[in-house]
Amino acid sequence: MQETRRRVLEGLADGPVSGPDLADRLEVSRAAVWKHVEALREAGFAVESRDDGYVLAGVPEFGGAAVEFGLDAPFEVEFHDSIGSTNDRARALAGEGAADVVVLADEQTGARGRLDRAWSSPSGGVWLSIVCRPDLPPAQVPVYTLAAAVATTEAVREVGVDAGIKWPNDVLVGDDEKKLVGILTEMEGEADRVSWVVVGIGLNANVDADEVPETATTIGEQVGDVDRADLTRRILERFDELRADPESVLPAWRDLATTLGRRVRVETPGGEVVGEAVDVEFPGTLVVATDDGEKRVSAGDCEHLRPA
Ligand code: BT5
Repeated sequence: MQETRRRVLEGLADGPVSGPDLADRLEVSRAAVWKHVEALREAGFAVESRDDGYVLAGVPEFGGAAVEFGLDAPFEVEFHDSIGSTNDRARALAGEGAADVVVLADEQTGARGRLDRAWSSPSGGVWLSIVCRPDLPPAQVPVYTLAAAVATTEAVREVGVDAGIKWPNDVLVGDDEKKLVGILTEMEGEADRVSWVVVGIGLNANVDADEVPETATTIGEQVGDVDRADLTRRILERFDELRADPESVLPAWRDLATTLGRRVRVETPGGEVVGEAVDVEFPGTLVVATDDGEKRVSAGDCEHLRPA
């Protein structure tokens, strides 16, 4: 949100405040205040004009302005009611030089998982992609994916969903391990430095369970519908904290992981690795104790197995 508009909104939230008072306080013209109030109304904020001034009587349920209002992280949010894929849009913005922009949608019509798998994204979800320009070598980018999994898992736990992380970044719920969140990280860069990273998070929020695959669950199914703007803010704020302190990501990830201590089978580009998952190392490497000794896996599809 544009800076003056954000300050007008903050002024209204502390209201009632008259137009002239607000104009004086923000050192802008009365016409400018009026223009911002109209724009906020258009974005879904209920701004009432009373005898004692403007009052903020309601905030929009979901959308860019709804998320940015009260957001304690430096992201600008671009909202779409419906879009093909937020990752595709974020990649295009990244190519144009954008940084710290979040593309958010209520519905996606062509969303992607890893390896170009399809990702169902009906209306009611939290489908978002964060454009970052970190000062990182490409090899360390997996820590961003882990950070997104941590931020999202903590946020859904706060609303009462007992979720855990399966390496590297699936957020699952319950004994039958139904998938609540998927994460798709994409990047471009040189050998030693990343140019941009797009972290895509797909969270089945206020979605009916019959609108997602059999293997999936939704927040609606688990605990009922939630305030998506609030949930999105929590995810973005925590992600921002974690990316600023990459060393803090792994300990937080280990606390939320369900993979450690489990027997796993990991399909890697170099073949299958089976054994007990014993640790995760920076920037996200899984350590598996196999019959042939410890193996380190940096990417692949992981399956939790029954104990041998
Ligand atoms: C993922 O892939 O888990 C990454 C998904 C990332 C989606 C986000 S949404 C915002 C952003 N924009 C995009 O276009 N993408 C990102 P993967 O591990 O490959 O899992 C894909 C598999 O999950 C599919 O083959 C289905 O079996 C299953 N699946 C599809 N839709 C699902 C859903 N809504 N919930 C749970 N599982 C789903």
